Amino acid sequence: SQKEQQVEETTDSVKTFVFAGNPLVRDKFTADPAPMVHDGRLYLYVGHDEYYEGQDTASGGKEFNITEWLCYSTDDMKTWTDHGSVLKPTDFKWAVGEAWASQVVEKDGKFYYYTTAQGGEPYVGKCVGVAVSDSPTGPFKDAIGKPLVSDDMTDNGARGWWNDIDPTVLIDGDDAWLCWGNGTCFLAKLKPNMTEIDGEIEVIDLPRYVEGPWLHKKGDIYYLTYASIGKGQETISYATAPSMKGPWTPRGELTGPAENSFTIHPGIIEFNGEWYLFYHNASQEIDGHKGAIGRRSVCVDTLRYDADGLMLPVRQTSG
Ligand code: FUB
Repeated sequence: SQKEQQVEETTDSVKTFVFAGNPLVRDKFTADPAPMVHDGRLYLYVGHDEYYEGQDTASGGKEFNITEWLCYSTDDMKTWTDHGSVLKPTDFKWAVGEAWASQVVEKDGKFYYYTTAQGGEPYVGKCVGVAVSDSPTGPFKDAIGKPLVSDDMTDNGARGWWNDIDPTVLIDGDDAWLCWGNGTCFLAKLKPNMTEIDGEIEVIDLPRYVEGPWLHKKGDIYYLTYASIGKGQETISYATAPSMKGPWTPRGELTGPAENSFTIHPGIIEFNGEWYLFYHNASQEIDGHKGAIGRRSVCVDTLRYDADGLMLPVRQTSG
């Protein structure tokens, strides 16, 4: 089985495994990959897709049942350390659950975990929260005791269910930019403290935008990569700009749809001189449980650029 191809070892409570081709993680369903490089090591944060026996999706008719975020790390893209659960939505006292997509960034020796959680009263919709730690593997603590972004800021309190999800952060010199959103792609500057929005929230108009934005920069080019709607399933598309103020030029699709999962979610990073696209699909069966919309598996493939800096289409590989 796929699981047997992956050598697992546990020594002194440190669990490691060797990458055996996609999917990367073979013992749990994982989704919404968010890579970060710090001190020569790549850290990968993911949501843990849990499920209930006998259901293709999650409990109570919900598509997802994600109650924690997990962290993995590597220094060579081959041997990975499993750091286990590093944050739960219930670590935010304003949140009631649903650990949707995230990104972690480092600034001045602190690690900021921007993420999505379901708000409890008075925050009825999904919210963007921020937790902070002195270490990339936690423990992470709620940084501000309230959502960083909630529905009253983006939907006039109309309680849009999913407006405020999937944060991505780009630190660019002295500036830090936060981008997020389902259905609408929002962009705002962060104050130097990384925990407050600075100024107006803007909307970026992108073709077929659905969710899952990911910001990165290479040379002088800014890239905004996102889940777009293709032929009834999400694909990954992107746009480029000469500055974070735009204008954003659509550059088409980076990938086709992900096998079996409906959603796909980009996480792009340079590490040891190579560029990588992390994403998820639902190709994997674990212990007799087939992949499904809420039983996804994180994958990684190399990413290449042409001479003009445009990203070349990525072929999704399997192990
Ligand atoms: O994992 C829950 C949601 O599915 C994420 O927030 C979206 O990006 C999609 O991957």
